[in-house]
Amino acid sequence: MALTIYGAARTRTSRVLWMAEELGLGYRHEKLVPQKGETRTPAFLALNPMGRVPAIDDDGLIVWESLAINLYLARKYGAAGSAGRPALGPRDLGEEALMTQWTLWTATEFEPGTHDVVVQTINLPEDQRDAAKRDLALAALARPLGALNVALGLGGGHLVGGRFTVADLNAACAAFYLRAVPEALAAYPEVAGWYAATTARPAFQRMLALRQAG
Ligand SMILES: N[C@@H](CCC(=O)N[C@@H](CS)C(=O)NCC(=O)O)C(=O)O
Repeated sequence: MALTIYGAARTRTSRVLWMAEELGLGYRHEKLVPQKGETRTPAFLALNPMGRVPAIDDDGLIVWESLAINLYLARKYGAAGSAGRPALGPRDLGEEALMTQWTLWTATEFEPGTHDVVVQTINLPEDQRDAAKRDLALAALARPLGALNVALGLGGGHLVGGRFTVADLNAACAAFYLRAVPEALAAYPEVAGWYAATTARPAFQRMLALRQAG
């Protein structure tokens, strides 16, 4: 197996690094930094014409879009019983449907709002942050956070199959954008407990160390 992960750890590449760490995969890490123009070179654009990271090359298969990459890695390397790895991927078609459902929900219903929050609390320079935009985004998150809270309550603290899977990992990546506003989860105890447990995982902590190392 030869897996290359493209993208600096402080980008959405962190999601893929977290998945690779969970699965115990060996990988080469090409730490391309968008701000240095490293994602707009002809060589990288040939891999991802969007010029964005993350992207992976897995034995010649090129995949981009962080959440799609994680679904692929979970299915390929985290199917139940594969090489003793944790079953982060689907065990059957029903689980696959639910993992896809939660991942598309993350991309379309959850992450747009949490991303607005991180932009207005961390990404923008302090003098350009807009508290009104942050509060609007937080208010709009009531619906997805409420739904997540119900689902986690019903699922015993997980989204699919009663165990930690790619569905939890992908959704938690979007929840990570709320880290500067921890009170955002206060009204959602199931989400708060799930987020605390998820981010305490050793693989998440290894990913954080990669982010800090730059
Ligand atoms: N939907 C994409 C978004 C990827 C994305 O926006 N990546 C940023 C870094 S977090 C990037 O490469 N930005 C550089 C650019 O847009 O030129 C995904 O989830 O992979």
